[in-house]
Amino acid sequence: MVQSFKWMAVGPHNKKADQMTRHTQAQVDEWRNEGAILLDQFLTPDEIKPCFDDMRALYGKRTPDQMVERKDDHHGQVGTFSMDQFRNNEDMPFDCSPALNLLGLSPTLIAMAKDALGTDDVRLYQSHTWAKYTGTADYEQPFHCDFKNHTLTVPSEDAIGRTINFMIYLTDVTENHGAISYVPLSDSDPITGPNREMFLDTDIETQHRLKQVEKRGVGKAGSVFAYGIDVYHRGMNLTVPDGCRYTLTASYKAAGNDMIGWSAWPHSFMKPWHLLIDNADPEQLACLGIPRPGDPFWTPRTIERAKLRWPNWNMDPYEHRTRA
Ligand SMILES: O=C(O)CCC(=O)C(=O)O
Ligand SMILES: [Fe+2]
Repeated sequence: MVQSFKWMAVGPHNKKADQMTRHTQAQVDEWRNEGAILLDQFLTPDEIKPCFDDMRALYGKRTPDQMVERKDDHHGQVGTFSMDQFRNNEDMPFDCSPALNLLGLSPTLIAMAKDALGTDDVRLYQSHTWAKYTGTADYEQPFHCDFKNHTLTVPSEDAIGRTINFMIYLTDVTENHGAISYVPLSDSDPITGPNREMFLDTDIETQHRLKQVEKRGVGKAGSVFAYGIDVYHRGMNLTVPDGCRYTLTASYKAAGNDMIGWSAWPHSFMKPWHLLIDNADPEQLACLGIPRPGDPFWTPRTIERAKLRWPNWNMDPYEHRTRA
């Protein structure tokens, strides 16, 4: 059985994942201590190319259908939120090849999520694509922390209660392509204090002080910006002519952490889930809440019924370890 959330602790865990490990302990430490880290070209061009093609097929190198004026003066604020920033933003699964659907479940990301959260059992709780284009929205946002829509409480002080949120770059992201702006915790805490309120919209002075020390998550395609729901950041404008920024977000939490949520995957049952079910391995599927081979959930009956539901799912690993 899966361990219960409250009994799990940071410590040695499943070393089988090591073969998929691309991150270093220093990177995990920086993520833990500073709230964010840019993992330069973490995913390979071979891994990214089919996903870029998927994004192109889904969203196109679209000529902006709705140009908006980019505001350089946000009434004294450093940026504003608006609904049009969130166009071309869609939750998994995606109606394209399996590649883009599986990218957020890359074993290398799962391995880093396990190390970062200090557990061998993690869940993907949010994954969405986002295509931004120069001129289609004023993307410049004020500094904020993302915990507003990931939990009804506040960020945990324990590693296991945290989230690791990966923003995967499918195009080269320079400052002029709207690279995310962020402030490492050691720079923001002296300004905001450790309570780190979610929104600072009304506190224009603090916004401006954070702006003085902001960094940009610049990276080539394949780079991954790993952050958390407790670090100040903001979306930025694309300024390069005809620019386009494709990203995929993949957010992980420890299994059993009921404080964190976003997507209830079965709710979107009309979407092409078979792309994941038929192509993901048991560890990737476990990140979606599907019990691993050997779990008592799997009986001859549940396997038979699952095969009726997903005829192209290779259930051999589950069948081999089923109780009679
Ligand atoms: O897309 C980005 O660079 C950041 C957007 C963001 O922080 C948000 O919408 O909460
Ligand atoms: Fe955000």
